Amino acid sequence: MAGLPPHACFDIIGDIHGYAEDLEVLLGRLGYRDRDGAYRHPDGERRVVFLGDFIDRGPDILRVLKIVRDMIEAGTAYAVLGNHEFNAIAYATRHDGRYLREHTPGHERQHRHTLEQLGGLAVQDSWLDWFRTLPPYLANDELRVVHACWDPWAVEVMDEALSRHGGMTDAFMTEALPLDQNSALYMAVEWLLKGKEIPLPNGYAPVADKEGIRRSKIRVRWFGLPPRPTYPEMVFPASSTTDLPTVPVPDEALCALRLPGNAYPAAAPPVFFGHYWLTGEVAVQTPNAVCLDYSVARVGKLVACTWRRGEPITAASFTASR
Ligand SMILES: [Mn+2]
Repeated sequence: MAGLPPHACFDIIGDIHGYAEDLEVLLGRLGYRDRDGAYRHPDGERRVVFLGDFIDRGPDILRVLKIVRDMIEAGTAYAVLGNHEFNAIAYATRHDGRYLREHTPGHERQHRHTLEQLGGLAVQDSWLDWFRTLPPYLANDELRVVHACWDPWAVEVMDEALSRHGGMTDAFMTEALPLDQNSALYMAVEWLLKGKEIPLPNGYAPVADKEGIRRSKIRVRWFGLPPRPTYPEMVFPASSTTDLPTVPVPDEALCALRLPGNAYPAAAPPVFFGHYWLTGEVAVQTPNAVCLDYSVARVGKLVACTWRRGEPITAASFTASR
């Protein structure tokens, strides 16, 4: 288990995507001040946990990375890896004459801002090495943190692979991204960093995502699921694909995701995650599942949740940058 030290108070911050100004406003509102080379809180027990997805899309990627890294090195923050950082490593990793993340026009478009702002491939290398040091999840007895989805099987597969490879090495990356996309580690990375998806029901045309790419799968909840969920009960966020039929999701689709068996238990410690481009009012998904990605890169806001030992998460726990 990737251990999170047991501090009495954590400020958990969602996906930043290069929006350094929002990050600085939010840290300020939470009471952190930039001194001696890093943001620190006057309450010495208070720490930030970042949910990953620091890069791509926004105007100040390098500044975001520096703020986050300086805080981690000063011991005032922790961070987990996001799918965008994982993709950046894969984009630069070659195996058997191919890049593990192909250099297609779509992928190039996604990475262009990051490559430009980090000064091209050569300078990017040191940042990629740093990305490899970020854990895919963090947990202690009181809370859990992951970029997209908590699944106990995926956590176990991830732990085993990281310990066998000695970290996120090229060999780890190759096992995680086989050509046929058929490895336990591939699935574990998908779930932890990108979440769980099911195919659209028969007869439904592919739906365009926020980048205009037509997708034949929909992102689904992995928390607060009824025993026989219907499509509208499962799609997440609920607003992302409307007009789904009110029929149960087929067993095969659920089984493939280890759901609802591995759905997040109501009695487990609170889990914090990002990734899902939520919009609207900030709220918890269930009393112990809290998504903190409110689409700062798409006219949304950067959001933090302040967790304090022994206190429930309420509306007053949230702070936003805008
Ligand atoms: Mn993400």
